[in-house]
Amino acid sequence: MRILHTSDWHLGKHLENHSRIEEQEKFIDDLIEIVEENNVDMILIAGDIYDTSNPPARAEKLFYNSLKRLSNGGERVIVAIAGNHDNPDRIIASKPLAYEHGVILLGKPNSSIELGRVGKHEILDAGQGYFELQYKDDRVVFVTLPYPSEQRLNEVFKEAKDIEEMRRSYSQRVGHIFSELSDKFRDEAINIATSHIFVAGGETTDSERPIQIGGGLTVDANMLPEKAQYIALGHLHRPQVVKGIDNRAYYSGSPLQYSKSERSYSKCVYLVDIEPGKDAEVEEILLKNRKPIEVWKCNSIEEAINKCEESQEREVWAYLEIKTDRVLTQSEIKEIKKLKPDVLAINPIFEDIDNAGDNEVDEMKERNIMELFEEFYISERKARPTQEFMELFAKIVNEEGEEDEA
Ligand SMILES: [Mn+2]
Repeated sequence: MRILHTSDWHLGKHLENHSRIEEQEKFIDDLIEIVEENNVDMILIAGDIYDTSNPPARAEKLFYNSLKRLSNGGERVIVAIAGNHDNPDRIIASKPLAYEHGVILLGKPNSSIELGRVGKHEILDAGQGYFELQYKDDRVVFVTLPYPSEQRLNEVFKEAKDIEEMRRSYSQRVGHIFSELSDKFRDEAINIATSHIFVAGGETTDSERPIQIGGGLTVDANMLPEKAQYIALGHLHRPQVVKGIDNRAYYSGSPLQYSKSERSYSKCVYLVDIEPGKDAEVEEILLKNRKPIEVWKCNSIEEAINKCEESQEREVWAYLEIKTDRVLTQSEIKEIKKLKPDVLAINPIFEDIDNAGDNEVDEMKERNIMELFEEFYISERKARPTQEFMELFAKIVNEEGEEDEA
């Protein structure tokens, strides 16, 4: 059986107030081509289908349209789970219609589905967090865990004394759910798990540490289901294999670059060939980048305007960084936006600050945001911030990152 794993579509997402829906529509066209060319049997969408809990109509239309085209009249099975950006109740509103087309929508962690026909195939067994599918000659057991927040699990992890203890208790809770559900896996079946979670990487550095502690909802890799041949994850936007366990768990990443920090690598989907009792074979299929994000570093306002004029025909989003000794006038800003409406932001970089010495800039880079913030606080308030205050700041930084990342 051949499965395609994708996630984090974030349909309806904007970047600096610019809609990405046209690129998202093109991605769906590309995806359908990939699915057809590669004879894909099943599609897994591991959460964050939409960017918000209240997506625009055009995003919903795109999702339903893509389901219809991908399922090919119920020949292919599609499994889609809710991510942290999705409204779990809204995702499953179309369940009765979707089911007929072979589309299984799961909103909350403990979701279950009905037995019987799903498209042209059949559900033989199902309960909270799992189901078994007869797909042609194969039996496929699925363990599913849509975004398991405290609220969606209807549980509270806050009795813990500190954040690290809370994180551990959350990780163990998720591990416990997986290990109970893993009883459904069978040697003669194809065994798959899917979830939308943040798995803690084995390799951390000091600069990441405060940010990770700030966000309690991370799961240790060894909590992932042992007997799953493939674990399709969503949440992180960079495609990657999960470290700390053998190569069975993957983040497919988002199909588009959703922030300028995602410029340095390609986006992809995974094709997974899988048979009972064997290791899954995973192939990365790179996606077309139809409208890359670029950062244009210009040495003057004039150069920036010229750059915009030269690039009028190119399909790119651009951040402008302009070295200057004065602020841009309204008419210069207007001209830039008129020449290149896809300029996302104009950031003047004032020369005298730059001249203050490269050393200082390098030094800034070497220190992490927590240290810089602490220093800023001390310089403003002439006092050290409390531990609680720093943790609150870490949480805010983490949430911001999550919007980017997750
Ligand atoms: Mn996401």
